[in-house]
Amino acid sequence: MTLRHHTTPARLGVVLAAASLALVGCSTSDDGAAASETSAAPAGDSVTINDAWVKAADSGMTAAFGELVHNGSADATVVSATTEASSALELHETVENDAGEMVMREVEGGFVIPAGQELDLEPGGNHIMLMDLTDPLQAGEEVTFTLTFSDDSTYEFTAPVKDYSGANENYQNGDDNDSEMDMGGSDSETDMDH
Ligand SMILES: [Cu+2]
Repeated sequence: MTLRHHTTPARLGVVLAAASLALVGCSTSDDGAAASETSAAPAGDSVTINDAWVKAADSGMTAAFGELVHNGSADATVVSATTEASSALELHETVENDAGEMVMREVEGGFVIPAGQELDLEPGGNHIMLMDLTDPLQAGEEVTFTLTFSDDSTYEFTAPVKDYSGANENYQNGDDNDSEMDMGGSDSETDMDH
């Protein structure tokens, strides 16, 4: 009997060399003239994060930030993130609503990092939202995240927890209880009262 167990080691994105071989082996394309150059590297092998950090919080929501750096030759798209520190995560952007308030919301289609460029995750902008902390996060602790890209590759990183008074954006889709935090950033054009 034949078991066609077509696993793809490349999905793990662990060993670069093995991944390249697997990609070639699994290719269904016939014009494999320059296979080694036409197969783009998995996004998870081309993206790293600089200066990652997480805002300390006792419970509820908090966010993770940093600079995503993409060295690959094709756009990379982060479609989801996971961590043991929160039962749910969302990829958020911050936009101005009709009332002129800065609100954060889930970004449609994920975070796109153009080839060879960076994407800042920062208070008042894009960020990884931890929707429901499983335990308090205190400064000095570390949180491990796994990003998943649109090609199913992944990238894991660890970020320190830091005390920070900003990054309290309103949450557009939040329940009543969670949507009343004030915006601590400096981007608002209205008066800053603290
Ligand atoms: Cu958010």
